[in-house]
Amino acid sequence: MIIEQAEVVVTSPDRNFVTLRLTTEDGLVGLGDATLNGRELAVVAYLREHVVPLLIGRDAHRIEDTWQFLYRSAYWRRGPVTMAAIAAVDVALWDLKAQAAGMPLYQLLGGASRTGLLAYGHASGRDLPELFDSIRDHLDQGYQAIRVQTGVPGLTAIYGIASNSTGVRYDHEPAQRGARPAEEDWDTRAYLRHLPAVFDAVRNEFGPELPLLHDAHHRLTPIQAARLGKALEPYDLFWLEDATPAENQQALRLVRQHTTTPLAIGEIFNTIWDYQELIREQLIDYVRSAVTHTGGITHLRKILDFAAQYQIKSGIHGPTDISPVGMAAALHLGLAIHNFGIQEYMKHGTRTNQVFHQTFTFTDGHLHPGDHPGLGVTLNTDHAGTYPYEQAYLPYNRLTDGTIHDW
Ligand code: GCO
Ligand code: MG
Repeated sequence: MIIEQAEVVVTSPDRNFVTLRLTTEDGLVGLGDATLNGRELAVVAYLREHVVPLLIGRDAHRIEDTWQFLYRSAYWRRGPVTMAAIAAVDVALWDLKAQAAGMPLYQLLGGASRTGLLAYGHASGRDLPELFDSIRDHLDQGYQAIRVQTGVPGLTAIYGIASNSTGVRYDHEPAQRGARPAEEDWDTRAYLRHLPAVFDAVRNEFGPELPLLHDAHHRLTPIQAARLGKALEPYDLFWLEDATPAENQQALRLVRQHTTTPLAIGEIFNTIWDYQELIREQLIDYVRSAVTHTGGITHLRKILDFAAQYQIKSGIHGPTDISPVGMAAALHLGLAIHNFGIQEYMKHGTRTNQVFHQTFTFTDGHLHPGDHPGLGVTLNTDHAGTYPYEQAYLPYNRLTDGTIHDW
């Protein structure tokens, strides 16, 4: 199974996506997602200039060897650009191997460990009525677990809610097209005062059963995160995500000492080394890495197997900036591992679904990757070509005194 062709396809149907497309001598086509939100073209250059020439003529069956070759021969290890590029190659090779075997990828990974993957959607609202509407809408769509993000009085534009510069709501996409990133505002004290009351109202309205999640998006100091975790304990969260910025693994020790609210982290991590202390010291409950940003199935599987020894589960990243190819990879992996926790699932837009034909299903709040050989995703290159790259950035944050803050 020799790789004859490797193309990097950039397309922007509802947002920018970067896809690696490998073709073998016997005509199989494998896909890998290399989308790094707001920095897409850096990965495109990394792949086109440095990786694609190394792939031509290689045996597509040698997945582990290719992974180690790309990781170690670059000398410069880790980092989101490198690891997204390696992930794209890795996922495309798994797609090819499974197609060659005539099996859905999850079969090669050990077979199904469950019948479907519990998924959570993103409900949000600037105020309670808007938030309740959004939760009801998600329940109507079949979701059985819901992430709750809320506006904070006094703040005009914050993560997960929606007001961008034109005041239009977004549920699906924080990255905005244009030549400059949008500015959002932040006040941690106002947020900490407001959030517990919102969860109190949500529990009163929707009852004790519904799994609820929340993303603090890296904004808190360890002691603030500890306080928030404690304040949210009565509302029985499924998890509190990214309570502190991810670089300092020690920060989670302090948070953990103070609260029993389950902690999830890792969407911006890219290797097992970022998790070493967190997993070994059982400072977290869920691994948030994306297949796309963590070196692919080969590497994320190693992280999740390590996590399994400590009863830590998966919560694979699945916002809209993970392409349908990256989502499919997450679904096959999630179906196969024993320590699956939950899968994030925001729906892609219609244009994206026309570019990427997918075979997964979403029934009664549960995802299944389908039983087509490989990943089960095909790329319509004609359609893709009609949506050229458009510059887009993620927003950034300023505090009320003008200081730049974590977004
Ligand atoms: C999540 C994430 C996303 C990120 C986005 C950045 O939990 O889904 O926090 O909303 O902000 O993926 O590219
Ligand atoms: Mg997040």
